[in-house]
Amino acid sequence: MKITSAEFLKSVYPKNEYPPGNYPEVAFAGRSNVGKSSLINTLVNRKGLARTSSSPGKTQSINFYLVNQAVCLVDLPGYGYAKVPHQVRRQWSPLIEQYCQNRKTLCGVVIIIDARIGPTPLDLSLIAWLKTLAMPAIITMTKIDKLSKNKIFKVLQQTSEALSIMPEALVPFSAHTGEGKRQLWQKIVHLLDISKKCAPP
Ligand SMILES: Nc1nc2c(ncn2[C@@H]2O[C@H](COP(=O)(O)OP(=O)(O)O)[C@@H](O)[C@H]2O)c(=O)[nH]1
Ligand SMILES: [Mg+2]
Repeated sequence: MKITSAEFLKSVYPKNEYPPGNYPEVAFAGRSNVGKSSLINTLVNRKGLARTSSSPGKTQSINFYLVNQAVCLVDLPGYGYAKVPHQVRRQWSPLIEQYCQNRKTLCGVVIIIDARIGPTPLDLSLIAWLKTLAMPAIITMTKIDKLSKNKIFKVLQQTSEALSIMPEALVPFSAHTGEGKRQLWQKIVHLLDISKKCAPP
C-alpha cells in the first residue's frame, strides 16, 4: 500500500459524536499497551501520528485517522488494564461495544495480540462477540521482534488452535522491524474490497 497521506481526524470520548461516516473504516483492538498505536503508525509510515505510550490504560478514547483520503483507521481504547475502574472496563469497554455495534461504515476489526503472551480471555471473548455480529476480523500477533523464529512458530500454532483457524490466517507483525506490514495491508485491502456495505462515496 502506497501511503500518500495520513492525518488525524478526531478523538471521540464517551458521549462525543463520531465523525461523519464518509469513509470505510477498519478498527484496531487489543489489550492496553499491546502495540495498537505503534502498529497503526507502522502501517502509515508515520512515527508520531497515533500517540504511543509505555504506560498502559491511557487511551480511553477512539481515535480516527484518515489515510489516502480513502479509508479511516480507528484506534480503539485498550482493554484489560486492571487499574481502570471495573465499571469503566466492563468487558472490553462500552466505547468499543457501541462503536462496533453501531458504526455503519465499519468494515472489520484488526485484533492485535501480543505474540509473547498469546490470546487472553478478553481477546477470545472479543473475537467470539465480533463473530456474533458477523463483523470480519483480522488477527495479528505483534512484537515478534522479541521472539525467536521457533517461538513465533509455536505461538502461531497455539493461537490458531485456540481460535480454530489456520495458522496462515494469522499475521505475525513487528512495529519495530516492519515485518508483516505488507501482509496486514493486503488483508485490510481485501476486507475493504469485499465489504460492499461501505464503499467510499
Ligand atoms: N519490541 C516491540 N515493542 C513494541 C512493538 N509495538 C509496540 N511496542 C512497544 O509497546 C509499548 C506500547 O505501545 P503502544 O503502541 O502505545 O500500545 P497501545 O497502548 O496498544 O496503543 C510501547 O513502549 C511500544 O514501543 C513491537 O512490535 N515490538
Ligand atoms: Mg494507544
